[in-house]
Amino acid sequence: MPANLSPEYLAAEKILRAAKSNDERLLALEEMLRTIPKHKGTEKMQADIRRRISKIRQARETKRARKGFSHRIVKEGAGQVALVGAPNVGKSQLLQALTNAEPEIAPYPFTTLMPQPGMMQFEDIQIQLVDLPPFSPEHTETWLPEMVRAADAVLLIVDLAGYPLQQIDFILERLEKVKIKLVKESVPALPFNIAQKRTLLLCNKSDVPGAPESFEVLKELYGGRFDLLAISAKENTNLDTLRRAIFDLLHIIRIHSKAPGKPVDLSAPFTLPKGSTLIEFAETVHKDFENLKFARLWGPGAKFDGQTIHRDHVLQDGDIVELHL
Ligand SMILES: Nc1nc2c(ncn2[C@@H]2O[C@H](COP(=O)(O)OP(=O)(O)O)[C@@H](O)[C@H]2O)c(=O)[nH]1
Ligand SMILES: [Mg+2]
Repeated sequence: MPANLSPEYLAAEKILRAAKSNDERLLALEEMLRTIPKHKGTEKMQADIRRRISKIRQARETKRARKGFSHRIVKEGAGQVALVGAPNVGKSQLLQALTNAEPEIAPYPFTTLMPQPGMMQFEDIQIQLVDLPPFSPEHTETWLPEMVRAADAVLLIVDLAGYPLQQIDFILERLEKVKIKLVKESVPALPFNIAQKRTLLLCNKSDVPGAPESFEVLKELYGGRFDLLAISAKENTNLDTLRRAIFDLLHIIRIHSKAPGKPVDLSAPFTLPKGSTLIEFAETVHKDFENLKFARLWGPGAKFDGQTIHRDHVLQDGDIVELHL
């Protein structure tokens, strides 16, 4: 056993030993590979970890192919946001209000049986929303938490006419059982095997009598844990604020690429995680740009038009970048 294995590595190894499913094993092995010191003395261990990872991945693929069916929705656009909530809170109504999709909407529970995606336009990009069956103590689809895990962010939707407190606690508990934590902001200190999902607590049906009072109570109780927004999906109240909030939830920036000597194409920006640097953007545009020399910058992040920036420059939403090889 080579010395100087980090505490992170040892923690992951411990989780691996206790793991009960292949998903847990895979996460632990990936973390071990990430945190193992990379030198000659650990080469055999690294190879062994890689072998075990690929074995589990293969087993998964075979299983999936045999099942021939998955609820997973293929991601499209700048990010995928899951609509999570109890029955009848207005998830499907919201999908209809914000996207091109035409889901079934009805005043009784369990209308939505299958995940249904729709694309929401936000300024110059599209974001995918996925309407889901409900979380309910009576019946919750076994695959529902996995849909949340696969999403980039979550709208936790409650009904200002109903009993939101029980609904919220039921959903949070149900997800935490399978190591999914809904959060306002991701915390680096949580163990790596907990999936953190940035979440907005969305309070629907602001048009019903008593809604403002319900909203105040929710703010009092959950305001520390989540950002809250009151809307009416039926009467289209506050939906523009919501579109912006959904974009903010994804923690992405939009960057326009400009070819030297040509006007910029403002229609279709690239999207990258917040905090991305020039070189990360360049590699997204084309792998040749690995050898990037410098770039010129316009837009909100530029000190002046055409400012020269280098590889580690952190980009801002709306920046226009001209790459030079
Ligand atoms: N008053 C009011 N009713 C709504 C609103 N949004 C949805 N509803 C109603 O609530 C019921 C359930 O809506 P639906 O979208 O099917 O809920 P889901 O089960 O969460 O998908 C339907 O009768 C909708 O018309 C809203 O903003 N205000
Ligand atoms: Mg529905």
